[in-house]
Amino acid sequence: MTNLLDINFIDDANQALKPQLNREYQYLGEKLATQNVDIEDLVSAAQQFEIAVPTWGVGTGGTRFARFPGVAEPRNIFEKLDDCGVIQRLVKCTPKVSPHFPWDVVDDMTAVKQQADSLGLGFDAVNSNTFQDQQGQIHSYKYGSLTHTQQATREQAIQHNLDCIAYGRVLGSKALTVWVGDGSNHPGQQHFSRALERYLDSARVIYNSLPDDWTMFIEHKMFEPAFYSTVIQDWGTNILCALELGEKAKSLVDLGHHAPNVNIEMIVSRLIQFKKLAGFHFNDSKYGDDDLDSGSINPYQQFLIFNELVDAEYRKADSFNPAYMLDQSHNVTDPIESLVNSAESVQRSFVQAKLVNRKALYAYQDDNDALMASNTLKAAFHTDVSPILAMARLRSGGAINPIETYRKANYRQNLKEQRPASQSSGSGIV
Ligand code: PSV
Ligand code: MN
Ligand code: MN
Repeated sequence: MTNLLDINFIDDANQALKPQLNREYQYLGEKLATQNVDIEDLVSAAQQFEIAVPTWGVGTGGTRFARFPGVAEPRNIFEKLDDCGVIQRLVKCTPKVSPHFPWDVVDDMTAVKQQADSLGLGFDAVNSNTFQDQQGQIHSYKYGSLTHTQQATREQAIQHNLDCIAYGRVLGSKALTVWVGDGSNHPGQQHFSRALERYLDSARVIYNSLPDDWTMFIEHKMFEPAFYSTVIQDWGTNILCALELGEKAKSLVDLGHHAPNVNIEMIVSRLIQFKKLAGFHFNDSKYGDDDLDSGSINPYQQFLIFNELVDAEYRKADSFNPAYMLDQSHNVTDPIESLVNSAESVQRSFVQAKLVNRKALYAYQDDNDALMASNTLKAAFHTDVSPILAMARLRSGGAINPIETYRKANYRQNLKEQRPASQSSGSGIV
């Protein structure tokens, strides 16, 4: 492991930036005080905020056309953890990692746990993968996995999920995220309700195998890889399944998994109301499941989602404990930089939502004052909370300017020999 980006390196980089940060922090603090907001409360809220990094996000994802590998990409779970450790050292709000199996399986999973421990990292939800055939697999998922018409294929997919729970137990995870791409490409190909029945039968076996303190996160997605129908296609089917399964099953919202213009913040509100919000896969999108950097296209939507989340916190909503995770793919950026930016962007939305004057908002809602209600949200969204985020990082031992500090460290260049370039996995045909 490289010794760059250790606490001393970060501390040195911070020294030059401190005077400017202090000035900006002082100015913002005074401004917020006039609104009866204590900036110190917001810094401690930001310091407590956590979002998990996906192991699959630290490599260059590419598209179905091509993948252009970057310098010193991680080649296995150990190197991926190293990169996640770098992100955490910089931003100090990503202490957990969300692994994906079988991509991250090794013979000795305790070695993975030990490596994470040594980096000060923990684990959030483990993800199963029955959307791809794996080497040596007996039954193909070409026509589905947990919903396949053949029992043997369903059993294989169930077993994989049980294996994921076993890996997660070694790692100290407390949740299993299940996303299946099962569906159909032609009208008539699949009997809708029979397919969902098969899903529920399979999911029940997995659910019943969960350790007592675990939660099953069900992830919906409207389309892709199935382009006519998908079995768990939206939050409606998702929550119905979660209700069927029981208390330990909840619905996970991936921001890119809805039709364009769907009111995602309202879906979040509904899931909170019925105690079924598992958590999030944060990313942004322009067209579909684009997996773009969080907040890079529609930061207002991300803020409005956090407005619902902070509102639930404010109201002390029952059984409200969502898991925040990123789920992105990086084609042209350094994944570490994109994940740093995204973690900060999500944390920014959280802090901005904390700034919403809820009492005033409720009063405007009761008075049907649409304009002032909207302006109340906008006032919070338009506040530049950057000094709060930087101060939270500084106080937690992170970098005032994470991207600049990371670039100064030359992390990739220093690992070039140790991590030779991997082969392009894309077809290269466009
Ligand atoms: C599917 O599009 C998804 O969002 C699921 O969360 C998968 O686990 C992940 O992407 C990685 O392929
Ligand atoms: Mn996802
Ligand atoms: Mn997705």
